[in-house]
Amino acid sequence: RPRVLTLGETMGLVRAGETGPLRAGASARITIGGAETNVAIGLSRLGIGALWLGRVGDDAIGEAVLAALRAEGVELAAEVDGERPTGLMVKESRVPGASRVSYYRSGSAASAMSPELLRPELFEGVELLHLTGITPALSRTSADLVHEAAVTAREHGVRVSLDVNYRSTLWSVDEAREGLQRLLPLVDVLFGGHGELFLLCDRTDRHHVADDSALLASLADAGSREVVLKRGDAGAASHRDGAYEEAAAFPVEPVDTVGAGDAFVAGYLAAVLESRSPVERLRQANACGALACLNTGDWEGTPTRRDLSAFLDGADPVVR
Ligand code: ADP
Ligand code: KDG
Repeated sequence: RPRVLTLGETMGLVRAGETGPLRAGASARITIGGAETNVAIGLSRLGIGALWLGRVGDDAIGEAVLAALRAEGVELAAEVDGERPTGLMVKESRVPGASRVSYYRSGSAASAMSPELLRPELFEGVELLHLTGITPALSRTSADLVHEAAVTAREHGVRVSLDVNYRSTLWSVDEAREGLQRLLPLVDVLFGGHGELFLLCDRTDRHHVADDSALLASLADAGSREVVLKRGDAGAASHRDGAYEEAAAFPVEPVDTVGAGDAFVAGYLAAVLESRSPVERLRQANACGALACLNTGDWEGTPTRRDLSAFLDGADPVVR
């Protein structure tokens, strides 16, 4: 049985094969990506069963999404839409070291997700529901789905985690604040970058957050919520039960940092389910995030339990 339930949009991902302006005839690779399924794959690779609720179109990209998730051992509760297409993103690197992502997702099959997708059986045996701030930005009905899923989880005694994942192409900062503040009282574990967590603070609170420790404390709901700050190459910090902890990043030479946050979240949530200490949670998450930076894919570099142990043990990369 899956221990984690997640829901959201997963798209086809067309990645240009060469650096420079995208032009006709350029090579590309087709894969898939979506913040929530990136986390589900990360969990599955760490040995934690995950179930994904979503919608795809009745098309080749939709089939590729489902096949890739199946191959990664993610359980599926996916609906196929006969009318709307699966969304798509195009990732290009116009100058070395920088990626640009364009979305082709408005009116997608996933944007038509609604609370009708929810069935009580989905929560059976589940310990955690993982959500992101992307889904409520897709459409009114997707926002309702996210809210209702969180309410249902709470009713079933299932913990709720939320990664802010602010996407400026989907909604404005003010819309995001309003949409996510409505969800916040239902969230037990909150993840975000500095700007994303700051976005959630009330205008009055914002003057009081002198440093990261104060920022996390202001969102901790008097200690009942665990708040986790992702700091890129500076690692991460957390606030849990009134205590603030920090952990440095693992030094790596990043190839592409997109998806590092999702691998980080998978590593962190796995440690939460294993009831590990606050510092161990951050360390495992940082290791997963660092490993994900070593691969150009959004989820391909997220580690298996074996890769993670080898990395943390500092094993010689060459085995003979
Ligand atoms: P997001 O992908 O959500 O924007 P970050 O860029 O903060 O999030 O990355 C998430 C985590 O991945 C970081 O907290 C860190 O653990 C790891 N990470 C990201 N970039 C690097 C890097 N350059 N070197 C080492 N670890 C990194
Ligand atoms: O977190 C990585 C995601 O950005 C990516 O896989 C696609 O879900 C995605 C999004 O909406 O940006």
